[in-house]
Amino acid sequence: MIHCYSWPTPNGIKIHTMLEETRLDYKVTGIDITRGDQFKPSFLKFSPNNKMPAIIDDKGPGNKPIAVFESGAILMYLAEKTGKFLPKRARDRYEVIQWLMFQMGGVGPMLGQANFFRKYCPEKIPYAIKRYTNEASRLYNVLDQRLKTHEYLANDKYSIADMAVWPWIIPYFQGVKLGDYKHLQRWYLEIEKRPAVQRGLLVLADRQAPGEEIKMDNSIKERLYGKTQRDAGKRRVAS
Ligand SMILES: N[C@@H](CCC(=O)N[C@@H](CS)C(=O)NCC(=O)O)C(=O)O
Repeated sequence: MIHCYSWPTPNGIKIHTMLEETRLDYKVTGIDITRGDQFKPSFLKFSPNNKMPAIIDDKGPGNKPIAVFESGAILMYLAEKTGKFLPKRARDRYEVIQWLMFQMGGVGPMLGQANFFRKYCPEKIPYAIKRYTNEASRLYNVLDQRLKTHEYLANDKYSIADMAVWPWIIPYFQGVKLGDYKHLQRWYLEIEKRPAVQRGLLVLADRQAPGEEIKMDNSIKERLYGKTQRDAGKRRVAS
């Protein structure tokens, strides 16, 4: 059994999709980041960066439990466990890994900032809005160019790289129009039809719908962006 600690944000949806694609036996525990579940000592024990998603697999390597945090690492772990969506041949494998890292280091953090400065930042800072909207547009173009000549991001086969990028293209508040990137839009709509993607989108959706605006009050802002967040790094649990 895989225990998945998550919330239906793009980083959570990646893992819900993979769990559905691989048909692994799993159980989800909601980590409501607006309520502060990510700071609970029981969660920090295996997710020390106070972020979801994280998993615990009862049957990890050597048939012993293993905990994994960071969505890219979780996708690689589940791909290796099941032998699916990450090829074995080194050349093909690194093709997937490079696009996965591009998501982890670029698409996620930059679109996250675009969403923040455009929607959630209590001050309107024009330079930050411009900077991250430009970056969102640049990244959409990189993806669009790639998908002009390739069916999927790596090896022309659906892989964990596509699973990682796809939920970030769900229209949130990135400030770009998907219709302006026709190859990316073709890829997005095609993946959206996958039954496992549809099932993945339903995970915890009764608590927050994918793409929905988080209704921020001051206490949520404080937890996510204020002192609680700043000091969370100090709140570690002795191992
Ligand atoms: N690099 C991490 C990022 C995870 C992340 O940023 N999670 C956010 C929600 S999408 C979170 O848990 N935020 C809670 C907080 O910042 O306190 C991953 O890909 O797993």
